[in-house]
Amino acid sequence: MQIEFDDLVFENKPREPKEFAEIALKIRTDIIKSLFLAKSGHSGGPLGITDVMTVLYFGGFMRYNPKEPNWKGRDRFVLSAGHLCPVLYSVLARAGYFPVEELKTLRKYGSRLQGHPGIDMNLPGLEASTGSLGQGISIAVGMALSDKYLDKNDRKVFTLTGDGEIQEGSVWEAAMSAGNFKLDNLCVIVDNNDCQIDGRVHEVMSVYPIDKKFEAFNFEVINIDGHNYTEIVEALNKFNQNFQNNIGKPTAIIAKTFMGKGVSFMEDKYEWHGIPPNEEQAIKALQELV
Ligand SMILES: Cc1ncc(C[n+]2csc(CCOP(=O)(O)OP(=O)(O)O)c2C)c(N)n1
Repeated sequence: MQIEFDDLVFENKPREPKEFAEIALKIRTDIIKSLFLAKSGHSGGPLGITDVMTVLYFGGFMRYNPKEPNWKGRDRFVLSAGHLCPVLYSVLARAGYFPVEELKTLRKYGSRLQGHPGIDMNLPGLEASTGSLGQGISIAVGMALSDKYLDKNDRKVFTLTGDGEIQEGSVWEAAMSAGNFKLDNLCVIVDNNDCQIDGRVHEVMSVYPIDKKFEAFNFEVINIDGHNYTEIVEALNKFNQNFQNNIGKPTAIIAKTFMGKGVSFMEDKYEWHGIPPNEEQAIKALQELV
């Protein structure tokens, strides 16, 4: 199958749910195409968190400038669940950080789009190397600490972690310090698909109740349907308010999602955690994503 990418880029501005749905469709299509070409990688998680990532990057919630990736005033995003990078790469390309065509190089030798994000690849828009689970949230906490107390600026930090990832003890050390240091400039998003590499999260090692745990660490917690654009928008608005009002607490958004969302044969199946579609599956997926 011949794979082509168009070069559409999207602005970062407030939008109606219908527009988010159109962009999310494009992102999911990118994910399928790039993973098919890569012949390895993670399909389920990226498809599941696409709606949240679409609103975050294209709904006017983060300040960034693709023409000046290192602009001092930008907000930052750390993909703690680094294996979800196919969605981040697509979002960054569609925001205009680098040519969409480059998505063809996912996981190829020498590519800037490695299977787990590395800042040594100098990919514009990428803020941290991640992939070793449990680390990215600590990096985000460090950024938020320095923004709030050293630079005393008005930047925000977002980080995305998986529900399997939060089995890592280091996540809770980071959460403890975020709460202790009242990091109201930090927003932790949990991709709660109840799937991990080899089973359902509640069966492998239950992390529930996730909301009560973050509350215990002094977080303001918002539970949402991670596929409902209105709820995603409201949650990010609430975080903005928390930040503006200096509430003295970090915010956690627990997004209930379905792994593989948008592709019928992948939906809610943990078996799709770490495999790419083959040609037949990619054709079927792309037919569904129209
Ligand atoms: C420290 C560490 N241990 C193990 C892995 C391998 N690994 C990658 S993703 C994953 C499961 C993560 O589950 P979750 O966060 O729920 O992601 P999802 O399955 O929803 O994509 C594991 C065990 C890793 N990347 N880092």
